Amino acid sequence: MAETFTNTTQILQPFKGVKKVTLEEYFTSGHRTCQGCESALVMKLMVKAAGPRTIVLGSSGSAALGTSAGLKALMKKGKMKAEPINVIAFCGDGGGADMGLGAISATLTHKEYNSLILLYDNESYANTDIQLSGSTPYGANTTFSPPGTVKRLIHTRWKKNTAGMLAAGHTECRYVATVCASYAVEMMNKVRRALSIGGPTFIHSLDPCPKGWDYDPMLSHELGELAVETGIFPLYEVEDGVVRHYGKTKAIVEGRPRKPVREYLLKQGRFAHFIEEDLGYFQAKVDEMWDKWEIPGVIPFRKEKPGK
Ligand SMILES: Cc1ncc(C[n+]2csc(CCOP(=O)(O)OP(=O)(O)O)c2C)c(N)n1
Ligand code: SF4
Ligand SMILES: [Mg+2]
Repeated sequence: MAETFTNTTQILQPFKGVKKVTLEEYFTSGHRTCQGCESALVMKLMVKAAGPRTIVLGSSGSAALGTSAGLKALMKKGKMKAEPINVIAFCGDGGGADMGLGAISATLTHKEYNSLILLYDNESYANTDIQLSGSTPYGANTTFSPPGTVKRLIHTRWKKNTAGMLAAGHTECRYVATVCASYAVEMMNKVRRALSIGGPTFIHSLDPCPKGWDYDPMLSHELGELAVETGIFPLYEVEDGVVRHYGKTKAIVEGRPRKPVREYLLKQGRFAHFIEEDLGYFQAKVDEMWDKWEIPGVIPFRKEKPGK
């Protein structure tokens, strides 16, 4: 009987275009996020993509794994109707890519439990007043890294490559992807794929945040697009070890020029203190991701040249 429950998932076919997206909304009015908050949009699209019979947890790996294991045990014992229920843990960059990274890593090794961890990355600990996280971009102004006259840049660490790291390090995790809500249908279809494929899965979403990034809320959608078009945030998925680039990222891989990073950075108050030298450094680091990485925008290793 146990076999009945082994990695049975809901099979969620991709939405074939925006007109085919279901009309039901599960994220209803009354939330208290800022105007233009992309993380609220990500939550709305995520639950729409998942549909009914879904549990969403506001935490990371341990909650996903525990819930999935609990459901499986209850169904096996006949204490719950046996049916595939989507389990999604929704966590921030502070909670997921910093504090809860170990628990996410553990979850991604438990292939017998189905869950999706969706990390919404607004590039700061926003709830506790825009504090610097390991996902905050180089040089950004946060409450922990205010630019000064003596020292212009307080934060000089490069952002973690979270999705690439998790994909490379968890060989039995069948699906890791990056998304941005500016590309909503693609985003929902990646959520649907992650939930359908079975086992633990991971999606990293880049979410423009008007308050923390300091820009007019009307620019949220455009900033998401620019993050992709400049090559700063590549859109891809890794399914069973095969990397597939998406949309404008795919075009970049195929030779389309990237937009200069300054077009993205200078629209945000958190980079208002940048001088040409800082923009040049940022551009060079992004160029490196595309020109030198073993898999552009995904995996940074380089093979040693023969004879060295
Ligand atoms: C272990 C732990 N340390 C500190 C906190 C306090 N805390 C609550 S929300 C938060 C910010 C989390 O940032 P992130 O996960 O990026 O989510 P965001 O606030 O940006 O939505 C912090 C530090 C906590 N809840 N747990
Ligand atoms: S601070 Fe940023 S992430 Fe938080 S609600 Fe406001 S816009 Fe959204
Ligand atoms: Mg955050």
